[in-house]
Amino acid sequence: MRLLVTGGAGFIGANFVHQTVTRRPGVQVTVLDKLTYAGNRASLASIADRIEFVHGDIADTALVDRLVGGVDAVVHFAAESHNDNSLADPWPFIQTNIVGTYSLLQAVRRHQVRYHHISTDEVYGDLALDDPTAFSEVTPYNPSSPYSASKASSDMLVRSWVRSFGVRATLSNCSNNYGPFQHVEKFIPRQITNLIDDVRPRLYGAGHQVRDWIHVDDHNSAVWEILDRGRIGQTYLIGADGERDNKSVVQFILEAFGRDRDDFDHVTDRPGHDLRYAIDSTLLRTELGWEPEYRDFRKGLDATIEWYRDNESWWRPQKDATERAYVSAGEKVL
Ligand code: NAD
Ligand code: TDX
Repeated sequence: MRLLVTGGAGFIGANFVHQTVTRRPGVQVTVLDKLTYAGNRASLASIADRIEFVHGDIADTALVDRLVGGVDAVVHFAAESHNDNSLADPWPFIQTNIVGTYSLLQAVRRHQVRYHHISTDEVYGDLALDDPTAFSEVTPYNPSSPYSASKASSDMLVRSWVRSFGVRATLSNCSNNYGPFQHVEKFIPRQITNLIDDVRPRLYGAGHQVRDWIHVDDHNSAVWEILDRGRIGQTYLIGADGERDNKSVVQFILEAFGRDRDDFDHVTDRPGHDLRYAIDSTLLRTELGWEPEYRDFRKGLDATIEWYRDNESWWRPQKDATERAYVSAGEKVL
């Protein structure tokens, strides 16, 4: 099988490529990645001789057409992925997440290539803290930020290309991922690398927001199940029953560093901050038999902390610029 992986130098895409090379050595992987601030070739360095890497933009229709014409399937991870950035400047989100997805859809349509679309639970908006239900495949879309609205738009394009043009596509909407190779702008790596630098973790607002954490390897094993046996046109929600509020996550990280549980700062809250995400992954589990391997969040978090301690050369070049960007966006200790 020849597989094109877009965004393979980013967090989830790079972990997907590692998992594929290890577990499915017969798959020929080509990565297409623009290497934005979030892409890092170092994430693929240890397997560079086992894959093909193409530096380019998913919105480059000629390049995409040529690459898609040479593969059996496309898995589309490439995106602008950070909510805070989408509030500062929405345009790259419109261009990459919507126009870029359109460019891929036209190519898979032309070449009749199987396509899997990676999306997020954020397209469903948020839940009250005491809501007994969770997001499922039939929850109405209700995105809050320019990021989640751009992802919702791209999902709608995929659904319409299936219905109107017969494109053989599946979709998955996953909850918050954690694990190695995640950019230091994101919540968990930011706090871990702050603590390595002896800087206090930074919690937006009161920190009552809840995220449904899943290890990135579990997300990617689910993607492979869907590629293998998913029904064309179907959306599958991916989640591993990992709901935690942000304050508890910061406190777990502080404990792992042997620090006092209250040794963190409350900072300016995110405008429009989604309160709670929660995933019901019954369809994926019952129809495709998928189960997560990482069931103990604290163990997964400890391993992630160890990875950031062991791989300082990977994240250090991004750290100062990332923190400066938060300051220029107006983040202040409350
Ligand atoms: P990331 O920001 O770490 O990586 C994105 C990658 O896409 C980078 O390598 C970047 O260089 C590349 N890219 C950006 N624009 C491009 C373009 N125009 N052409 C080619 N490459 C481009 O993101 P991530 O966290 O790995 O997210 C991957 C996908 O998973 C996204 O579609 C995101 O919406 C989705 N998702 C993420 C999470 C999460 O918790 N991180 C959860 C659910 C879904
Ligand atoms: O310093 C911080 N302090 C803080 O309290 C940062 C960076 C974040 N937060 C909060 C905001 C969120 O409630 O932590 C939570 C997680 O924040 P992010 O890591 O920015 O993730 P989130 O906004 O939930 O979105 C993530 O999950 C869904 C990914 O970035 C998206 O790409 C994915 O679609």
